[in-house]
Amino acid sequence: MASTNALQGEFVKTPGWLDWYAGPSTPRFKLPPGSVDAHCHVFGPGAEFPFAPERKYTPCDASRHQLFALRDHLGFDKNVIVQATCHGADNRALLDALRHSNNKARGIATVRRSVTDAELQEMHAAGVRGTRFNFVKRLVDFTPKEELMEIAQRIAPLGWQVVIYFEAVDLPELWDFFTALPTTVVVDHMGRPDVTKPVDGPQFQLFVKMMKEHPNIWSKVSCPERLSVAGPPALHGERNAYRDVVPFARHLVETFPDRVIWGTDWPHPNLKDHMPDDGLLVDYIPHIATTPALQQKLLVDNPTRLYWA
Ligand code: 0GY
Repeated sequence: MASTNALQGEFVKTPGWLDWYAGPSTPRFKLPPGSVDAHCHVFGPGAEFPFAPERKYTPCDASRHQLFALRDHLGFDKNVIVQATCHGADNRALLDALRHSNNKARGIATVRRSVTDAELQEMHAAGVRGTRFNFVKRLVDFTPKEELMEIAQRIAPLGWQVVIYFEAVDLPELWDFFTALPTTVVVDHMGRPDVTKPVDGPQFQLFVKMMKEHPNIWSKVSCPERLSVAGPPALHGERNAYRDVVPFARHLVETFPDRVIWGTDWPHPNLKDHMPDDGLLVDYIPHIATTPALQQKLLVDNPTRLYWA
């Protein structure tokens, strides 16, 4: 696997951009057969699938070929590819990856209210099963909630889900909108808790309460490398990383064993300090799903039910 480092067609990477790690180790944890990497992205390649004018960052290239090579190296069977904000609502790179996946990838697209029914049907045929609403201010411009609700109502009849990405401090303000969504709702990265606060403290417990009261809400228990404060960073060779995030993910896995999924988040956009070894990230899984039964649900049964039913 090789990463391109300089120009991506006419695009110049954001200064300080960290490229994905091209030499991932072989995980010690053996993934159960049929495991799904349920949160990952493709970037470009920029020369073939240009990045969106409204993007907030310009990444390195991360092609479908490279993603599928990582899938095979780590021992995953399938991918769920999430449209990254650097491509805006231009889903061509995503659709190209889905169409070349041999039914081993599903997609979460970004759509605007101007999307036509024919375009939605075409995306569905390619393997799209949801749309993503992003509330992280450093990544996207604001979209009015009525516009998002209109989109949610349009995609609901297709059986699609809404994926939501937000920071934990914003949950109180977003609660009414999230809990009114008419679809299955999947939360990225546990709603980004502040892991220096206690698991049983008010911030994380508000998120738990939302899942308890709303059985249509699921969570990705992903991204310890993004949420960890104590570290240590996933030093290549360090197999005990991100312990400060474990109690949060484990709490969700044990409380909602049938509504959690996991993903690598490759190629790890916007990490500033370190780039994880994806093999080590896989070795984090048995710390949050501690029995074979929980691992089977998290990695196989739940994502298969959600995306391949
Ligand atoms: C992630 C996280 C991030 C970025 C995006 O679409 C994106 O640009 O999702 C982030 O910067 O936190 O899940 O990939």
